[in-house]
Amino acid sequence: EDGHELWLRYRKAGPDRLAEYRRALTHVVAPREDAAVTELLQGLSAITGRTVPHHTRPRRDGAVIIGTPDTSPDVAGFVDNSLGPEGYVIRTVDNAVVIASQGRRGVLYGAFHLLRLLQTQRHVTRLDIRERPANPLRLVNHWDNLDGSVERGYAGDTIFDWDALPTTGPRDLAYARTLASVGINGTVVNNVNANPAFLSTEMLTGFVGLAAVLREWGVTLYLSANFACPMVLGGLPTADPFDAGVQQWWRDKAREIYDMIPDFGGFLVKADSEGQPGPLTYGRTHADGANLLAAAVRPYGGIVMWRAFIHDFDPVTWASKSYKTFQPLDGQFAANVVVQIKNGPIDFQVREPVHPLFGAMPRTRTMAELQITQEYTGQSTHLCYLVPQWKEVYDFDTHAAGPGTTVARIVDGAAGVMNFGSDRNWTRHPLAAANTHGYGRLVWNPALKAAELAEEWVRMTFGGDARVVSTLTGMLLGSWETYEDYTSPLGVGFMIAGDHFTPNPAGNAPWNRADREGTGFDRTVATGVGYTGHYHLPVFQRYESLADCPDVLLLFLHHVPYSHRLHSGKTVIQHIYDTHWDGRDDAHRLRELWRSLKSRVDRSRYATTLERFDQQAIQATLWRDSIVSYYFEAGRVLDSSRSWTQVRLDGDGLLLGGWPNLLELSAGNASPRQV
Ligand code: BDP
Repeated sequence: EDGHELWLRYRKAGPDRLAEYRRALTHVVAPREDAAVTELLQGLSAITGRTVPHHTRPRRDGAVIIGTPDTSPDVAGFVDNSLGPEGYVIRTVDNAVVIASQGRRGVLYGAFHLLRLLQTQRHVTRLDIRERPANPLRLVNHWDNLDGSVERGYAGDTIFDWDALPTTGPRDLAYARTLASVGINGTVVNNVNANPAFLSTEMLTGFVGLAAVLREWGVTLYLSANFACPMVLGGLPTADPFDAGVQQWWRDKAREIYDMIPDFGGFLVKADSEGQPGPLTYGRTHADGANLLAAAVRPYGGIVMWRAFIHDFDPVTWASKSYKTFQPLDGQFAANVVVQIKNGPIDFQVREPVHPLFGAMPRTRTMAELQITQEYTGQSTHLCYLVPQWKEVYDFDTHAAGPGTTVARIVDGAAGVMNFGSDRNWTRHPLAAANTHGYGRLVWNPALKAAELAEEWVRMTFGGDARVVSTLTGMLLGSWETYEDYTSPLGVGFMIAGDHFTPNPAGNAPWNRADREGTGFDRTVATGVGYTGHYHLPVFQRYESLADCPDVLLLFLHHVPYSHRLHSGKTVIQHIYDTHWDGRDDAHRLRELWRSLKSRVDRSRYATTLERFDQQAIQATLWRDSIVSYYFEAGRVLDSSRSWTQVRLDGDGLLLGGWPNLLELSAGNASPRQV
């Protein structure tokens, strides 16, 4: 197996289920063949090991009757208005299975749901399922460039063949199916650092072909737009949102797009951020900029996703900049603008507090931006299953309208920065696809548990062997914490080099402020930069107070002496030492656990994955040694849990630290000196 099929492998059912599935699912009934029918025919035939045909009427027991009330009178009685176009029911009725929805998308999602039940070895004799998505906007964002490269992509080049479009290929089809299988209904295919050429007539002509494939699988095409397009493409002297010529240019562009792609979703914009052009150049606000594009796409039902990720590369202001810029604009955005907010206030660190803008813009539509591609979380080398992190984001209670105002209740949806690349297995690290799957499933229903999603992915990807299921599910669930343990303690973040992969704690020293006395960034109102004041009252109090601040965020919010005691009872410095030693050992244990599955996983995926774990183990040791020595050098506090610690000094000295002695071996001085 080369991993290309991801979680849509459809292998023949095991002996304990085969007879049941063969009896219950004999033919697919639908007025005509579409994506849902094709998928069911392929999946059911493979899983039952028999050709499952398509008919327009039920022939015998075991019919799988699918459709919408418009297309199929058989399903009319099962659908009510509250289901919506994407919701569906799956019900066993008189020895048949009915999959019904108000809309085509719902039928497709229902078909994938049935296949998922079979792939996870469930019984299907008495089905009574009703589902509808929690959010309408369930997107992925590709940061793919015109030259084929992928910004922060770790699995090769772009999956899209821009030059071949409008001609599409098998990979485009496989991609669209994969998104649909987990309920993703939109994709932005180009980088937010957007080349204006993506909106050229030539490129748009190509996108007609891609949009057609996506449409078949219920996926809407969106594009990232460069704010300066009217100048670069249109030759105008300005991109000022208040300029009539600029407004006309965007209206004309929208008409051109919708003439070609009538169901085009709209634009994603990164403006006035990290060098991208935007409305501030003209003395206008982010709302003015967003509303300009929103007015152009409104007649066609399009939306504008306007990113809130802005900062000045200034560590002191970074965490607050986005909040301070966007919060005052609440109420000024057009109804078809959605402000897209990263999960945290900095930039996809392994641990950050939830972005304070969630719950701060009650009159604005918002969506969460999550990062599936593991930019700061081990790229495609380290195992880091992010669903538990995303769960914390969704479950976070902002208290915006009293207790229970969770992020899940506030947002209209999410955008996941995608981890797919041109590698045959899409994600390079075979286990990284669990994040892609988990993202889609969680955004459909944020109430799903990380453990359910991890197990589901394992079963679909590796089959039902009990040892594989329990071992791998456990490995996934603990992997985020393990990565955090050996990389970034207590929310401090940014201990990383410019490649966002290699440890470099010293390079970010001013940011993290580890000095002789202590460490952490004081972001309190009382004595720090005032960041904690962006949160609603109970959250503000908890974060502001040193006593109440959650341990995991302590160094993000407070500067404390190394001797400060955590809720766990440990001192901060001892926690840092212990988590790095333990985390590194856990990384090595992950490799051993994977090795224990050798005889139970196909040879090729086993080997590819083992190679990842070998690398992770080496890297984890490097991380441990870098961080432990960094803090030891800064604070000179001995590690009381270990008999010795080895620390490199600047230059070529070496410190051997071990209670009660600390010896310094400096270069050129053979005899150790006690310090
Ligand atoms: C950071 C990435 C950078 C992106 C930027 C963004 O390092 O490549 O362009 O975010 O989200 O995470 O715009």
